[in-house]
Amino acid sequence: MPIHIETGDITQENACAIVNAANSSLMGGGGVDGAIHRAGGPEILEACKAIRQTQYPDGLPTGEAVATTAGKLPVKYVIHTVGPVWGRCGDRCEVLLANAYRNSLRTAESLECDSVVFPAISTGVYGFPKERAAKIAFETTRNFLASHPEIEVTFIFHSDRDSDIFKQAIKGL
Ligand code: AR6
Repeated sequence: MPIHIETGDITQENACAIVNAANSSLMGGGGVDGAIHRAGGPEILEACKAIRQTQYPDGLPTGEAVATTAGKLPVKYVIHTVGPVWGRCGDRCEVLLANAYRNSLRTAESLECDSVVFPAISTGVYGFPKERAAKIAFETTRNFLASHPEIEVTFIFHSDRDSDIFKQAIKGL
């Protein structure tokens, strides 16, 4: 199965698309969102502003995804998605996180991307427990790839520790 697990910086990845763990405003932020906007330059923010003015005036809803240019990054597209905020998603946390992965993959498919790199959506500032997030990320992706074997997916973690947590969590799935 074309699923890879790596440690590194998503802004250095070479692929068709990288996914951004954004917030509904699409106006940037900290964490991986901040790193992507810094490395990609102002073109990404300009594209996000255009999306806010047209497609999503009230912001991108949790679990949805939308693509923009990648600016100066070595990929073609940045796919922005919004993961759930742990503690504010009630009994819908798992569904919303799965939606974020699935809708990002659907967006990649619509762009005819054959490679996508994901960060660990919601597991930073948004506080989603890492083991639970790992299982959802992996199962949602595996289910999607069953009918889209042409797409290669990489999960990238900022530390070896997080990458190990992911590998442990998906063992036996
Ligand atoms: N490359 C790969 N992974 C990274 C990088 C990087 N350069 N930087 C951080 N991570 P977070 P969230 C990991 O907080 O929880 C932002 O302010 C990090 O270690 O970026 O979905 C947005 O604007 C963690 O495992 O995203 C939103 O407001 C993972 O990326 C909010 O944070 C996700 O952490 C979204 O929170």
